[in-house]
Amino acid sequence: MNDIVIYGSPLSPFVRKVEAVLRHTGTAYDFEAVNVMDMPDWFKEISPARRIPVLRDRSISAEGVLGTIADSSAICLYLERKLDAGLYGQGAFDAGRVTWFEEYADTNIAMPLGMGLFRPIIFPRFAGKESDLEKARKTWNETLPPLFDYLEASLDGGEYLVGGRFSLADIAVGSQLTQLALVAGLPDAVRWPTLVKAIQAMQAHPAFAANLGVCRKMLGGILPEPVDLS
Ligand SMILES: N[C@@H](CCC(=O)N[C@@H](CS)C(=O)NCC(=O)O)C(=O)O
Repeated sequence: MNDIVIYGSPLSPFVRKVEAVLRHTGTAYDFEAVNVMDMPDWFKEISPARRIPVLRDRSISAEGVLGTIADSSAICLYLERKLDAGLYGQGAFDAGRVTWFEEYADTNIAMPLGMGLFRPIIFPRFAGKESDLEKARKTWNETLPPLFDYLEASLDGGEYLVGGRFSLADIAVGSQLTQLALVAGLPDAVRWPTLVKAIQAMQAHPAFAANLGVCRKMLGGILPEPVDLS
């Protein structure tokens, strides 16, 4: 039994973000699955916003609300301080930039990707129905390209978003874009070459590889291949 426990589902990009920090720092942790469609009462108690992930640090408390932290950003900050992870760049300005990209990933990217693409493709299939491809195509062709443009420009030909080094900015953005790769594949490599290279590097990174394998297995039965939205 490990001190750190993560409650959630590997398919959540916010859970993926937290797991990537733990894997990057080589921290052993326990994972307890929580079904967001039918949250048990004990989980509602430790997740006031009714969302995954929640972290427990058993060295603080093994039960109850004590020892728990909700929200992936709060969890990542806790892990940064506790594990001295070095994931917020070097210096105050880089830390601010890292936090900006984390926020951008968690809101501006997560919303259209989750509601406009992942859910319309995956959720109907859980119920044995066809994906809502009209909605997914609109997101892919109209909503996402300006976001890809911004990320391409921010990478400025390099592999990392902030300070030329791997940081939580890359983890947060990579966690969301993995959702894209799972259900619809990668953006157009001719139009967004640096972004596509960065996503591919992220998928091969040990911090992400295990999660990706688990997610592919979980989705394999209902979506053997990403759908073509072009
Ligand atoms: N700001 C939260 C967002 C977490 C979040 O939205 N998680 C989704 C799963 S990807 C969730 O729990 N959804 C439950 C629901 O919508 O009922 C974080 O960073 O942890």
